[in-house]
Amino acid sequence: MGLSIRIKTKKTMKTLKNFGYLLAALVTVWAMPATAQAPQPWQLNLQEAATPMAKRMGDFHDMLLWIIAAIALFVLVLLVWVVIRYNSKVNPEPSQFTHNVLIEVLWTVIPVAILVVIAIPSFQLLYYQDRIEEPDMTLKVTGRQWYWDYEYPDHEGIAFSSYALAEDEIDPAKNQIRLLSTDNVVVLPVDTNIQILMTGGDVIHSWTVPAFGVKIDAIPGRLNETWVRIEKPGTYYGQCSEICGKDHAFMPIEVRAVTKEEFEQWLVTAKEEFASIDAGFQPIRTAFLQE
Ligand SMILES: [Cu+2]
Repeated sequence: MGLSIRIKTKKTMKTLKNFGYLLAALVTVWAMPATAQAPQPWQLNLQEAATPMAKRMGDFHDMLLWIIAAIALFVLVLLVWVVIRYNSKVNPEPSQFTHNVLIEVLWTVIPVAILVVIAIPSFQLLYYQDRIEEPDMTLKVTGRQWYWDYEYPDHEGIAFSSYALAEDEIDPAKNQIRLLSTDNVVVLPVDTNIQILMTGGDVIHSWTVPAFGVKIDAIPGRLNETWVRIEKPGTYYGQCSEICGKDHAFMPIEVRAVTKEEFEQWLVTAKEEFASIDAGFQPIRTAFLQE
């Protein structure tokens, strides 16, 4: 009897221990530092915000979700009420009235009030993301068929092109991701107000990094502007979001946010590695522009 209890206890302990290991493993996975912000399989919701802009967008999104849910629920309740209370069996003789001033005023005024409640934070956010008064540095981005050109005008005009890595160049050991990793990574410092200037070299592209809350069109002949302030180091991925031709799906964006010290170190090597605008760098011309 005592032996069987002991065995049972042992078994229970073992199960508990295994469960503990499983729990610990799961917690480790969940608690993993967000070193890379990329889409995940079966992902729900937005990518984790890495800039104040993306945070505000997330909050606005949440607010809208509550409003939408309340409206949908209200309409559902009305529908169910009508179906139950006013079907032909329960209510064989329907009333014949066609106007009701009170209800008509209400169904006009309440939706307008809801739209005003949405419009105020929406416009605030729009102006917040528009531009930064005194940027610490500038990154210029040019969308091309089918890659991105990057320029650092404040840092001796470092300039380079960034192409998607081909499938056979992807090295999982370096955490490279198919269709998201690039040959030349955009390196930016954290805790810095970075102005981003955006244009298109051939057709319209769109520079989009979800974790930054940035999606801005790169339009030929036009200079668009936005800004980011990245709050923690890591790798952030994005893609062109404006259908721009046959290789639209193959011009990803890879941004590595590093500390200010690491950024200074990177500048030293980058100045040697990449051609400089000041030294007469000419971006590669596209077939469209050569014609
Ligand atoms: Cu594009």
